[in-house]
Parts: sequence; structure tokens; C-alpha cells
Amino acid sequence: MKSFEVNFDGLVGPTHNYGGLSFGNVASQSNSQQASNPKEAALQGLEKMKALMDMGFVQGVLAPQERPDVSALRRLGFSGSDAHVIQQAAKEAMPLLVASCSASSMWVANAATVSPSADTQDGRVHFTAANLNCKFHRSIEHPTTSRVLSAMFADQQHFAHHAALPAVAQFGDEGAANHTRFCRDYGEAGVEFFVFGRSAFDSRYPAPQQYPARQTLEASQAVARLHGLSEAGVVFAQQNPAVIDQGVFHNDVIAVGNGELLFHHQDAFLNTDQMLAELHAKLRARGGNFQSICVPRDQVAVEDAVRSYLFNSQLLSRADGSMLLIVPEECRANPRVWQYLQGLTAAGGPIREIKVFDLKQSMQNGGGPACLRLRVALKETELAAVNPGVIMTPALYDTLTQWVNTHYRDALRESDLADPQLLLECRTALDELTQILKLGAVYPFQIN
Ligand code: SUG
Repeated sequence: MKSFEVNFDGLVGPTHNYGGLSFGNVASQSNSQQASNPKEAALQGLEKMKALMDMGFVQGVLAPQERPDVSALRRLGFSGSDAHVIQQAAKEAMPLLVASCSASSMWVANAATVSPSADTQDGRVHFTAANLNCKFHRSIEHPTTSRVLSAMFADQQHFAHHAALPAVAQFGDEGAANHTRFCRDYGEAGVEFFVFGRSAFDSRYPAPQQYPARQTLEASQAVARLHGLSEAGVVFAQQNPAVIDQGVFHNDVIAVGNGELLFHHQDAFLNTDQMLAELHAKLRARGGNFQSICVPRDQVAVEDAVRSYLFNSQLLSRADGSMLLIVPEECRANPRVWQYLQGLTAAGGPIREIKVFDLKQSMQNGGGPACLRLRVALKETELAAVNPGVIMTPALYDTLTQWVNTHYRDALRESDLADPQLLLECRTALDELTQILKLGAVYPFQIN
């Protein structure tokens, strides 16, 4: 049976702004308070989706969330009408209003961890929504994420959904940003690779000193258990705490994998040789031939990797068996990274082509091509069971482009977030979007 890797990209929401909310994420910190352009952000994302569709990949769309999150503000003690809640928060606690306005759900690599049916005990595709509890503005995403994913993957015969892990730092879970899967073919059993930043319960694992490690070993282990993965099909590895302290807040900022290939920086992991040997042995037992490309630090420093987002790229398999790397414009702007990439494609290895995309609006908040997509490997029958409303087509691309042009502002500053009109604009847009994507009622304003 045919199988596919489907990329579901997060549609950027109407409140996209630079709130400086993510300590440890260099871009989010350094672009804080700049004016954003939500319309341009959403159109840049749609361009990437269209380009992948045009290249023949199956492409999907993941809906944004209702913002400001008035119910989160109510839980923090603000009351009265929605407009009053927003204005009171703006007056008394602006950082909380900014957090409740973040369009961070666009980075859907953090929406959930997904295990394809070939790996799971019950033969269904499993989803666990990420609790994202390291940052308040992201910790409020998972209830809506769960409803949206359930509306997209509704067929219980094929899809199983798990609620986010307990919302404490000990089970900090950032979803697919720290999860990669190796396989010979998307439809065959593979090896799921979970990368964690620290252990919550075992002090033998080192931890970063400056910035938070968002993903714990215990969270990764819990997800693997929930999904019914076998020991033979799982490898856990620790991210190098020293690179977290240099701004590598997720593994997908320093490594990317696809098929049988891991593309990573020399300093990405602890105990790299042992980890590579385990991946090799476990994939071999599944009939695959694991390969890795290590980018040496004397060619690309960690700092260059963080600035350019070289590894926050999409590694895609083409029909002829070779691979394509989708990178952000910032890679071309960095001479060392660009030189490395020229050498990489000329070397005759598995990665043959580089395609560059302008994703500056998202990049300025630390979100590159890989952050913007959630990968779901599906067999033909499973793809047929996905809500067809969320699969990209030329007609859907046109409709969504028009929808963005109708509803989105082209400039947003912090002071604009205090305007209750923004909430109404967002709700009007999302109400229409649920009809376009045939999601049913998934937003708090639609179900409360
Ligand atoms: O969680 N930025 C996101 C970026 C997420 C990138 N995802 C992956 N690497 N998979 C984060 O740090 C910044 C929002 C602000 O500052 O306004 C933010 O949330």
C-alpha cells in the first residue's frame, strides 16, 4: 500500500506579533516590540504550502487559534465583558495581555507528537497534544489544539488522540520539535527518536545553566508509552545542554531527520557515537540503513546555526529517492552556511537540492520552515480518512489567500493588542475559517 509523509502547516493567526515572550529563543528576545505584519506572515506561510503542493507533496493546513485568549485572562482574575477583560489586562498587566495574544500556535511542530500506525501497538496513528508548559503563552494552546486535531483526524478506526501530559515542568513536552522518525518507507515500522533537554527525576543527566530545557526525558517516555511504541522502535537521546545555552531551545534548531537520514550539527547531542550506533542497529533490525550527515563546528558554528536556522529545515524525499532541503532565506544570507550548503549538494550525497523561502515574519520569532509544519506519515487508507477540508488544493490556496487579505491587518504593535476590536476581527475570521476547512465548532467562542 502507498504511504505518504503529509506536512500540515500552521496557518499564521491574525494576532501575529513580536512579544519577546520566549526566554532562551534568541530571535524572540531580540525582535521584541518590533511592529509585525500578520498579513505578510500568513501569506509567506501559504506560499510555502503552495510551493510544496506544486512540487507534488501532499500538503495540509492546521488552523490558528482564537486570540486574545479571554478565558485564560479570566482564569487570571480579569472579569466583566470580553472588552473589559482586555482593557483591564492592558492597564494592569500588559505582559499577560501580550501572552494571551500570541499567535504562537502557528509553530505546529510544537502542537503534538505523532506516531504513525506502523509503529504503534494498536495499528492506529497516535497524537499527543504538547502541554508546552515552559511558557505561559504556549501552555494555553493545547485544549484548542486537541479539538482541531480531533476535527482533522476524526476517524477513530485510524486515529487515536491523547490529552496533553500533566501540566508541570517535570513533564514539559514540546511535541514533534524534539521527535524525529527514521524508516525505510513511511508505511513500514520505523525508529522513533526522542530528544530531551533534561531529566526531571534523575540528577545524573546534566542540565543547561542559563536557558531552560523545555523537554524532559520523562515526558518523552510518557508519550512513547501512550503511543504503544516498542523498545525496539524507540531511541532516547539527550540534547547537549551547552547548545541549549546558546539558543538551541528545541532539537529541531540543531538537527533534522527524514527517511534513513539524520542531518545534524556536531555539537547537537551528548554521547553522539553511542546514540548513532543505537539508531543504526535499531533501524537495521527494521530493514533500514541509517545514515547521518554531521556538520562540523569549524564549518558552521552553533551561533551560525541558530542565526540561520540551517537545521530548522524540511528534509523531503523526492520520487527519485534523493532529498530536498527547504531552508529559510537567512541561510542564503549567512556566507558560511550558504557555502556549506553549496558543498553539500555538490558532494553527491542524499541531499541534492536546496530551496529557499522567505519566512521572515515567523523567523523573527524563532520559527523556521520546520517549526511551521507537523509531519504525519499516513498510509493511503488513512489519508483517505483525513478530513478533506484541510488538504491543500489550488482552490483552497486561493480561498485562504483571499481570506487572509480580507481579515488580516498589515501592521500590529503592542498598543494595538489593547483594542477589543482585534478580538472581534479574529473571531469573525476564524468563524469563516472553520467553514472553509470544514472543522465544525472548535473555538471557545463557538462552543461556550
Ligand atoms: O516556542 N516562539 C516560539 C517558536 C517556536 C519554534 N518551534 C520550533 N522550533 N519547533 C517558541 O519559542 C515567540 C513569541 C513571541 O515572542 O512573541 C515564540 O513563542
